[in-house]
Amino acid sequence: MLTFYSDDHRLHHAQGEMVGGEFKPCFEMPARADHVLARVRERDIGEVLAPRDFGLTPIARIHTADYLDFLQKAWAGWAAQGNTADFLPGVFPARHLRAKRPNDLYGQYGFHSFDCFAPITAGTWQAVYSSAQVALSGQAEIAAGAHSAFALCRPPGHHASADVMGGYCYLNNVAIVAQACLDQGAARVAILDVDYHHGNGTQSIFYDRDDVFVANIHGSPSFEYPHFLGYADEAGAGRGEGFNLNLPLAAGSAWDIWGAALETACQRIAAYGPDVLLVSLGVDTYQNDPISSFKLDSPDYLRMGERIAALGKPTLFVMEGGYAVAEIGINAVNVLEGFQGA
Ligand code: SP5
Ligand code: ZN
Repeated sequence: MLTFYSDDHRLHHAQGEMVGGEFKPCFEMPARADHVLARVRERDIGEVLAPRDFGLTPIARIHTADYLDFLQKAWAGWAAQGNTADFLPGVFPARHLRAKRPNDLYGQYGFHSFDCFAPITAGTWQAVYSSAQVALSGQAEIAAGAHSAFALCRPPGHHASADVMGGYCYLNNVAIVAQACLDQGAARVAILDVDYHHGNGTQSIFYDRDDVFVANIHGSPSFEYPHFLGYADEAGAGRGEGFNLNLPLAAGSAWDIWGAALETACQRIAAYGPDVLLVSLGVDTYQNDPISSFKLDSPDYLRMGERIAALGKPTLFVMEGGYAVAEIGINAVNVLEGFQGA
């Protein structure tokens, strides 16, 4: 299958994040994409292509104008105030406050964030814009008739909602692609999110809709990030009722538990009968991931790809998380090879 990739991801390389009360190097670093790309080439799974530019229109189908305006202008405004270090938010419209968008940049950052894990740097907008174009280029390949493609996106996207960033995510690449599929004539799209963390942004974007079925397998929010969404009783609302599936799992889950959840998710996706399948491909379920608790081993990712292939749908893999940098390439490409070999 073809891989889409842009070097622009390197433009986003933030200085650090809070870990155990200390500012430590970001887990979400450029080397992640480098390792995945190297493995794609080493295993020769197909050509690697630069993305086409589809502009802002497909991005604006998912994200609000205010949010996109903030993302594009934030760094320039921050730098104009004399700052040179990363821009981070610190005050959020949590319960008992008023979610009214303020005029100043710092207030707007808090308004458009749910945590302090999405720093803005000089190159962040160009990197996230290109990451979305990588995803859209993969979508175009599927729309043109390919059975599968790999969008090697970085930064990731699944924690970003229509107007709120967080969890290393700014633009929701998989949601942008889902909407593009629908806009080009698909009737039903399924999103299977296998990242260790619940894809709160993707869930929220499609929660009241029946044209996108969203299935998530993840560490339960009762103990894991993002802490405030992802429980099993979140099944969708209104027209969307029954079109969201959460399969939260216990800490320490290995392939026996995880594979059973995948089986459940795949059966629901098959029953939905989508025209296209989008996989939010995070490999932070790996046993040596530094911020996660699941116990998947590298060969398990081959099984994952095989089961996804058995759905028999045109499938776009969209890269999300995975922080065991040395093994991220092996694990991500194992999913693709399992899919291709099935
Ligand atoms: C796309 C994606 O995978 N985003 C994940 C964002 C998680 N960031 C929050 C990190 C909280 C880290 N807790 C550290 C535990 C270290 N043992
Ligand atoms: Zn994750």
